[in-house]
Amino acid sequence: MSDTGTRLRPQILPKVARPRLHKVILLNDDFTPRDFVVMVLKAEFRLGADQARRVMITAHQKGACVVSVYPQDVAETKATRATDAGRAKGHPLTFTTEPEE
Ligand code: NFA
Repeated sequence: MSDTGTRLRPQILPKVARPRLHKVILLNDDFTPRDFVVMVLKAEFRLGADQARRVMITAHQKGACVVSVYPQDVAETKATRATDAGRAKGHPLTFTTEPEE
């Protein structure tokens, strides 16, 4: 059988760019109850109780805190769902996304 030349040669494997991840960022506000923020972080981002409280407190003290990183579509969907969960209860709770450096 002839050599088809399809054997992968490690020296010339093309480098494939990994899609950039996007950060989901929790923004502080003066109104949303702390326990509600923690509840949303646990439900939507699957954070444990301790990590959810740390993220909430960091946003409360510094104005914002990175929650987690995901592919762009996942980050945007989670940020929208989490923001909508606050709106549904009349809270101004807001999550944004931005590309990782
Ligand atoms: N700052 C809010 C309060 O004191 C709590 C909060 C934390 C809201 C993080 C939004 C984000 N009730």
